[in-house]
Amino acid sequence: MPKAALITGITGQDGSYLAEHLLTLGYEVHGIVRRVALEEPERRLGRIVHLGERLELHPAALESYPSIFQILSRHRFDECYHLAAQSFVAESFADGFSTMSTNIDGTHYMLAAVRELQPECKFYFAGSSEMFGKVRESPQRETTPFHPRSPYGISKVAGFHLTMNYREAYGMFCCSGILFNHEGPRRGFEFVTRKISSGVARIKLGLATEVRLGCLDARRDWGHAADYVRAMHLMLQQPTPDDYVVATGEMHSVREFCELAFAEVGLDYHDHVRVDPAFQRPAEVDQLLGDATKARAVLGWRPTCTFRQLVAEMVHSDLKGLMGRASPLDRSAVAVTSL
Ligand code: NAP
Ligand code: F7E
Repeated sequence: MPKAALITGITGQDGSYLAEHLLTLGYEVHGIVRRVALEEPERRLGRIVHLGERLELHPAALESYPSIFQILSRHRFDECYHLAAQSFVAESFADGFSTMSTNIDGTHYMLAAVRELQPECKFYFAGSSEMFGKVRESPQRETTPFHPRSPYGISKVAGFHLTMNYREAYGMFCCSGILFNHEGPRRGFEFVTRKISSGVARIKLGLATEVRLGCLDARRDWGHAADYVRAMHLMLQQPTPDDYVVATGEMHSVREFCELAFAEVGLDYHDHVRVDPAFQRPAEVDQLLGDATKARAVLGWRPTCTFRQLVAEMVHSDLKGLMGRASPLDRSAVAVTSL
């Protein structure tokens, strides 16, 4: 019997890479998708449309316990990867209430439904380096205290503690991955790496002249999403549940990302990047750098994609997309052009 996995957030960047990874491993893969008024499957399911009928998709709302309960009462799962969230930090300042409600209550509903109906199902929670926020030590590891700087970060700290509490109180196999920023050609356009790579492609093709950004000096530990979903899966294959930092151990600034991305197509970022206070946040996370020693030692996980390779892959994918040479998967992702 193949193992069955349920992924919430399967239409997102990580959900799509994780679905591919689990299918490759022979899993039966199920996903939760939300019903929206405007049904445009090509666009809404753009990141997973190429997986077609190999996936079983179930409509449900993270805000509705009964809809989650129904799915878990009808299908049995060995593993549940809870990735769905309002994941954009800037948006969490604009609408902290809905971010909190989706990210905290949604996680609580998932945990409660799994406990009620399938307590033996292993559970993964998508924790974040944003939980470290105003960092108390560098690099950050599993024992570093949290100091979140946004409603998003606060919601992830709450989800992390809920997940730990279900593990400790009910003996469930619950793990949190504390993942540092991970990117790739399927990244949402609002995140800085994709904003830059898509901007570079548009400028190179004469479709735009500049990219407007907030803080160029913010520094992040950026890896590739395809590498990071392997760590999620490995966490649920261990004999005991635990929490792990997943990171590359290298830190680069937004400025460095710009420099490399523009240089990739023979341009100088100084000529095209403008600082716009509209993209600055009320409270910034200045730097994040992860120490993934535990994940390396216990899970045997290590990243394969370097920072330079990541930047180059994103820029060339966006160029191909705009020149109409992209696969349907990439094409669906170049529909939005400016954020
Ligand atoms: P993403 O591309 O923004 O995808 C988010 C997913 O959540 C989408 O499938 C989205 O569905 C779904 N979702 C959002 N609100 C929902 C709601 N109210 N009900 C049901 N589904 C909802 O995010 P990602 O980059 O793949 O990240 C996956 C998870 O890892 C998130 O929890 C994120 O916070 C966390 N994380 C990400 C990173 C990173 O660097 N990427 C780092 C640490 C942690 P729609 O398609 O319908 O919008
Ligand atoms: O910002 C700065 C911005 O929005 C990175 C999410 O996946 O990773 C992500 O959160 C940095 C920040 O990602 C712009 O202020 C400058 O310092 O790409 P981002 P994020 O906020 O780090 C964590 C780990 C998650 O868990 C989240 O879900 O870049 N920055 N100028 C800008 N950022 C954006 N978006 N746009 C700008 O114009």
